[in-house]
Amino acid sequence: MAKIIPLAEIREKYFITSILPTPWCPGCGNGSLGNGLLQAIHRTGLDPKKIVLISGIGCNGYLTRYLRFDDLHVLHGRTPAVATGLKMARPDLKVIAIQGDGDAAAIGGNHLIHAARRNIGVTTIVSNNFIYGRTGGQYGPTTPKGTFSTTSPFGLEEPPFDLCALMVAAGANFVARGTSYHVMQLIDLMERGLTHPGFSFLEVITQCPTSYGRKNPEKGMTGPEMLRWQKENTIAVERAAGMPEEELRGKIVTGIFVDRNRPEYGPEYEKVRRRAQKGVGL
Ligand SMILES: Cc1ncc(C[n+]2csc(CCOP(=O)(O)OP(=O)(O)O)c2C)c(N)n1
Ligand code: SF4
Ligand SMILES: [Mg+2]
Repeated sequence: MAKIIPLAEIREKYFITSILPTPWCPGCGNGSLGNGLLQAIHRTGLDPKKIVLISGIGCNGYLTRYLRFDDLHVLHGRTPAVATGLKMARPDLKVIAIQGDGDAAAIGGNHLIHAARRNIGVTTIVSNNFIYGRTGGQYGPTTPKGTFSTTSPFGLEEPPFDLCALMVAAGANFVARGTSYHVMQLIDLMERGLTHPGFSFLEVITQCPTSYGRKNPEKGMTGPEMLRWQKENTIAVERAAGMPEEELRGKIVTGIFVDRNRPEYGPEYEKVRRRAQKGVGL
C-alpha cells in the first residue's frame, strides 16, 4: 500500500488557502473524501493543468471551489451531462465529476445511467451521505429503509438504490465503493478509478451528522460516532459474496465490483466522425 502525503503538502499544493475554511459542519465526511481525492490525484502524477473538476449542487459540491483546478459548478443533477460534453470536446483532459447521492441518484439519475452506458471517459465520485444534506435532510433514493428524516418523520418505507449495482448494470468499466473511515482503501480505490479507461465510478460513504446522524442516533449522531458505525458495519465485497442477503442488510459492502475494459465512447464516436468525413455510411 503506497504512502500518504502529508496534509500540509496537500494543502499547500492544491488548496486556495485564502478562502478557507470550508462551510462544512464539524465532523462532516466531505473533508475525508476531498483528502482521499487529492492524495489519489497526487499519486497518479496527473498534470493538475489537465484536470477539470465538475461539481453538482449540494454540500459535497463546495469541494471544488477550494481547490486549485479548473472547475465547473453546474446545475443540480447535470454533472454527468456537462462532464460528457467536456470530455467529448477535450478528450485530452482528465474530467472528474463530484456528485452527492441526491444529485447522482435522484434529479440526475437519468444522466448518470447514460454516462455509464456510453462508458464515457470520466471518473465520477459520489459522496453518499444517504440524505439531502444541503437542504436540511430530506430523504432521497439512497436513504435506507426505516430511516428518519425531515420528510419521513415516522420512518421511511421505500427501498434504496444500490448505486454500485446500478452502475455495473448500466455498463461502467470500473465500479467501487469505499468509506470516509477507511481512508487508505479509499485512496487506493480512487487511484485505480482515476487511471482506469472508460467510465469509472466511486461511491464514497460519508457521514452527515447534521442532517442524517441527529435523526438516526443508532448509526451515531456525531462525526466520530458515525465513523465508528462505518468501521463496525463494513464488509469486504469478497466476504460478502458468500453471505446471505439478510445478513448483509444494513451493512456497507466495500471494494471493487467491476473492473473491465469495454470500449470507451469518445474513441468509438471518433470512428463515426471519420466515416462521416469520408461519406461512408448509408
Ligand atoms: C433544480 C434544483 N432542484 C432542487 C434544488 C435544491 N437542492 C439543492 S441541494 C439539494 C440536495 C442535495 O443533496 P445531495 O446531492 O445528496 O448533496 P449533499 O448536500 O447531501 O452533499 C437540493 C434538492 C436545486 N438547487 N436545484
Ligand atoms: S449538512 Fe451534512 S453534508 Fe452538509 S456540511 Fe453539514 S455535515 Fe456535511
Ligand atoms: Mg447527500
